[in-house]
Amino acid sequence: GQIVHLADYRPTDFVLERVDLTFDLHPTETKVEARLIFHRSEGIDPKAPLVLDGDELVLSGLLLDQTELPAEHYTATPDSLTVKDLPESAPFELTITTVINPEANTQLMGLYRTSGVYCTQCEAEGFRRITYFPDRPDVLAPYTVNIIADKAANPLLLSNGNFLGGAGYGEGKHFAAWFDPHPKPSYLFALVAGDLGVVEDTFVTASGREIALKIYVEHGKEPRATYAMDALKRSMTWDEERFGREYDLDIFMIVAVSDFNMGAMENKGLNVFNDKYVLADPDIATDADYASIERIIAHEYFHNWTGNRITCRDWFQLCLKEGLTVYRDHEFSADQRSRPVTRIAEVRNLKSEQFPEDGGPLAHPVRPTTYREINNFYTTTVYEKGSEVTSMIATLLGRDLFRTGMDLYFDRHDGQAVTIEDFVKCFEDVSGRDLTQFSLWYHQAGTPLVTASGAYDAAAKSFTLTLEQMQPATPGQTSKEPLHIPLRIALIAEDGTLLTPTSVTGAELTDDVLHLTARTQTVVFHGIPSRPVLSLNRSFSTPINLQFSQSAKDLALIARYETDHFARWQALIDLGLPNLLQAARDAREGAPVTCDAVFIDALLAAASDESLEPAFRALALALPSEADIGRELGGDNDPDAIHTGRRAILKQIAEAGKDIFASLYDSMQTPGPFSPDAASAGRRALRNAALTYLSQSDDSPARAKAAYDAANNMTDLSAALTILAHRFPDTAEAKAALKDFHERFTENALVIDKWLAIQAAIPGAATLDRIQGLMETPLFKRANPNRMRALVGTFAFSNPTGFGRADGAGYRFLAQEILDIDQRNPQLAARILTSMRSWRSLEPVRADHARSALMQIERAGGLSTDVRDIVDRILK
Ligand code: HT7
Ligand code: ZN
Repeated sequence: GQIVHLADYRPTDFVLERVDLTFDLHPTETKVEARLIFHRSEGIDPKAPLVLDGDELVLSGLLLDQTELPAEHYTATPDSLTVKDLPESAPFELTITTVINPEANTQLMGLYRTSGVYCTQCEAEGFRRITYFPDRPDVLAPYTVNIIADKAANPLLLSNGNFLGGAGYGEGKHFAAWFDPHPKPSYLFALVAGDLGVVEDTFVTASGREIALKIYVEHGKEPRATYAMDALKRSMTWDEERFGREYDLDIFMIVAVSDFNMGAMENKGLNVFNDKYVLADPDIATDADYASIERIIAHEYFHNWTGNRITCRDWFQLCLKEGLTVYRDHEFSADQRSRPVTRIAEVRNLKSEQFPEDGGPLAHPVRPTTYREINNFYTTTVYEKGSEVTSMIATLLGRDLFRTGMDLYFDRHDGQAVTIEDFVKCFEDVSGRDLTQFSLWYHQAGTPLVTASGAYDAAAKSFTLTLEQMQPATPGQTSKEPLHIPLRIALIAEDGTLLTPTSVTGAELTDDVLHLTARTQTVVFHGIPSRPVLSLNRSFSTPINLQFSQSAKDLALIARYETDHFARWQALIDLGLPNLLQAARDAREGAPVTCDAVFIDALLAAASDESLEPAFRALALALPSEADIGRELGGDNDPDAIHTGRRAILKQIAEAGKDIFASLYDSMQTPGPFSPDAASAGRRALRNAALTYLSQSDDSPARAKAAYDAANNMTDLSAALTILAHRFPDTAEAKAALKDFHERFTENALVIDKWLAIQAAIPGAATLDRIQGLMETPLFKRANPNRMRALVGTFAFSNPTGFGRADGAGYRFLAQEILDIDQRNPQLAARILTSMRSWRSLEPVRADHARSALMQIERAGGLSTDVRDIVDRILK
């Protein structure tokens, strides 16, 4: 694992004109013949050798222009092939033969087998595990792919592009040929072969072309793919209407597989999905699952333009496709569902995942400048903060100019591999705005802290707002420049109406966007007739931490009157948070926990406000998590005290709101057949939030058990099971429900994952034993990433009291597991290990245990680059 530097980027010495691949599939000995046509780039040393990437490869044949190449002309190692004495100017053809073993590929990168199906994953550097190749995103070529395989076992032979034809091949074999005319980098290559069921549909594009749509799933599961198909068609329509983007092949295919390292992959014309993000019906999928499926189907589809047609010059530019595509899938979800509700969910996720990353040892810029292992840079910073940065460009330009800028980007760079600078330039060109300072968002890591204070001058009828921005130091970046921060604001009068200033000095204000550009800025709003209540960072227009002390009364006013519903939700959180923080401190001291009545009143008012969407009300009731509270406390954290304090607050809210919750539980039923639409999902969410509060004041599990027994969909069933297992873990009712759930869904691994995850998140020190027990059950398959994430991942990421038990056993357990997983699947091991990233904010005894566990990993022999990179950075 050498460190790679952005500054070392150089274009390739050779241009790849065409790729022609032939796979003779076999479970343990697949023969791959790659015919590659190259010519030298202009101005290149005519003697320069061609160096191709490999990873664990064995060369079994090499031809130059159809003639065997003598050994003195090349050097082959498992990770590279160097060919000398190549033609100086004329194009030449290399034919490279490798033999690979898909069955033995437990990393799930390159060509592997999952439930008897051949499948590939090439992003970021998996193609080099198939054949020697210039495996970098700026090498684009059209591909022809021929697949030969046993016909009975593999009736289906798929690859990118359009189907050319197929035929028998003798000896029970058959073959199929595919051609993808759109030049693409190797990371977008895909091949799938096996025996799968299919759901078919068609889509007619805006220009009238008919596209065949196919979703392949395990036989018998076809009915569970209809929601994904519907989401796909809606995504196709949306991208045409919102961004003018049409699909560009005759066929679009999705294949669902059960062993997969991430959520899904946008291979050209042949997306491969973790089956978790395809399969749904009311009996097995929760509303959250439906929403994720819709979003991820859209995300991968949107990559066809943002990622595939225009791709990244190098992996440092990953946010070029990921940040932008997440922005696009967020916009899609906002248009398909409720904009404020989706925004609140996004910001909750950003704050609980990205902010801790940005504030800890793994912090890195959205566009990093070095990496040791690129797989470790598929982070929430690149994805979610990358999306926020894109969204800020849209805020700066306004919706229409942003669209004009996107149109220019598509026009100017179609078919190219480009950089963030190329992307930003398009928006500068259409707007005439200088985005130099704004671009620092891509280059400076860390969540900015903005401190605000306001003063009203009744005589002058002016309101003065002083703002100061601070960029925290992050690994490798100590001194930073001020950013261009687009801060949406509102001034609200005591009666809830909006106050519009007659003029503003000290900062540019366009509509409700205040532009902060200096380290400190004093902004004066003139013509303000009465003391305004300030609503700052409406819609979370900029990803910052905000320090602004507002009275509970002012926050309650925002919670009641803001027209921006995100800001209403934020005000409720801001009202609640001090109570949760104080509760944790009090619990640590053994002091009684109290909760401010203004907060409880505002929360209950929102919960029972029928003018608000149920989904919004449910989100308001979901208080900040224990991890969120830990982050806000900032250090010396005791997870048990945080848990106890939070529970005490929940209980007080539950007692105060007993009648409201009981009536919500009754009134929020969703009569009629199940529908996964956002409004019905919102009602279920509010009903289950009410049930959760009711259970806080219940002494017995009777109500939760009744809810479990009555549930007729997975959302309600898993919500009731969670309450039973988390709130009443030692009761016969909880045990019986866990047993029942297990028996009902033994055959369905994705549902068993929920059963595992619910148990992994049971608070308290006893959960570790339970987890170790569950790992011994036959349902738990160590090699399957979904099982591992459900049990070990949930424990480490989402169970602060169980994982962080005071004796350190949770951390030691994780260290052992990481070392074990790393032997098979380094990517998965490294990702789960990031759960340790905030260990320094623990109280000293736990922090010591965590450090010892990390050092145990660090000292182990034979670590993958993936795990070594993470453990070194976390310990640094
Ligand atoms: N572009 C993809 C990211 C990805 C990935 C997916 C599956 C397995 C390994 C992977 N490495 C990188 C998914 C996406 O962002 O759309
Ligand atoms: Zn993506």
